[in-house]
Amino acid sequence: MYKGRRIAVVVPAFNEVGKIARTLRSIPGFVDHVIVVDDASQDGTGRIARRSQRRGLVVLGHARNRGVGAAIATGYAAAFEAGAEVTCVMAGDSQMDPADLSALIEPVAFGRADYAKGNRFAWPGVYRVMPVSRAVGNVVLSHLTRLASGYGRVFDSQCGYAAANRQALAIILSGPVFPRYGYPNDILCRLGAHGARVLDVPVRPVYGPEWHSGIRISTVVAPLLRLVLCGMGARLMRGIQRRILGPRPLPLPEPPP
Ligand SMILES: Nc1nc2c(ncn2[C@@H]2O[C@H](COP(=O)(O)OP(=O)(O)OP(=O)(O)O)[C@@H](O)[C@H]2O)c(=O)[nH]1
Ligand SMILES: [Mg+2]
Repeated sequence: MYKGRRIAVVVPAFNEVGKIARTLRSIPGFVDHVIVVDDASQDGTGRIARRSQRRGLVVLGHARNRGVGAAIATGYAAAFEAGAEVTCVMAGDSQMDPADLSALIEPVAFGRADYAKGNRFAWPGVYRVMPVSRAVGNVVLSHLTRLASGYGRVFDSQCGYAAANRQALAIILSGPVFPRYGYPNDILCRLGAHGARVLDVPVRPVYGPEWHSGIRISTVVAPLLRLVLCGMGARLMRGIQRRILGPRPLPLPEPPP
C-alpha cells in the first residue's frame, strides 16, 4: 500500500535473464502486486522471475511473442482485476529508477492526474546520458504525439515509465493496445480522445554500460509514424465533428470484464 492506496507494478520482459532478478529486487516494498509478463523469452527470463521471493509476485506468460504493448495490456488487465488503484509500468531491464516511482504514483493516487508519465527531458543533463539516436527520435516523436494526442505540454512520448488510475486503465483496455514499441503513443492518443488528465513527472534517464535495446530503428520507424499520423487524423476528425455537432465527449468505456 502507498499511503492507503493499493499499488500494482507491471513488468514487461523479453529475454532479460541478466536483469530481471535485479529489477524485481529493486521494486519498493509498498507495491502490493508485481505482475511480470514474460513474452515467450528464450533465455529463461520467466524461470528466473518465478524464483524471486518477492511478495505479491505473479508471472504471466504469452505462448508466443506478442510485443511489449501487448504484454503491458495483459499486465494492466491483471492489475485491474486484482483491484489495484494505481498501476505502474517498470521495464524488466532496470532502466527505470525505483527512486522515481513514488513521484509518479503521488498525483494519480491523490486525484491530480489519471495518468502520470515519466519525462526524462525534464532531468538535468539528459543529453549527456541519453544516446543521440534515442534523443533525436524521441524529440521528433514527442512533437508529433503532442499533435496527435492534444497534450501540448506532455513530452518524452517514448518513456514507458507511468502510473495509471482505474479510469485510465478502463480507457486503455477498451480496445486493443498497439502491440509493439508504439504503445506509449497509442495510449496517449486514446487517453486524449477521452479527455483524461495526463501529467509529466521528471524521471532519471538510465543508460548504464550494459545497456542493450530490443529496438531496431529500421523496423519501428514506419509503424510508429503511421500510428501518430493516424492519431492526428482521428483528432482532426473529432475536431470537425465537434464544430458541426457541438461538444460530444467520448463516452467513458465500460470497465474490463
Ligand atoms: N513482454 C515483452 N517485453 C518486451 C518486448 N520487447 C521489449 N520488452 C521489454 O520492454 C522493456 C523495454 O524494452 P527495450 O527494448 O529496452 O526498449 P526501451 O527501454 O523502451 O528503449 P531503449 O531506450 O532503446 O532501451 C524491457 O524490459 C524489455 O524486456 C516484448 O516483445 N515483450
Ligand atoms: Mg531499454
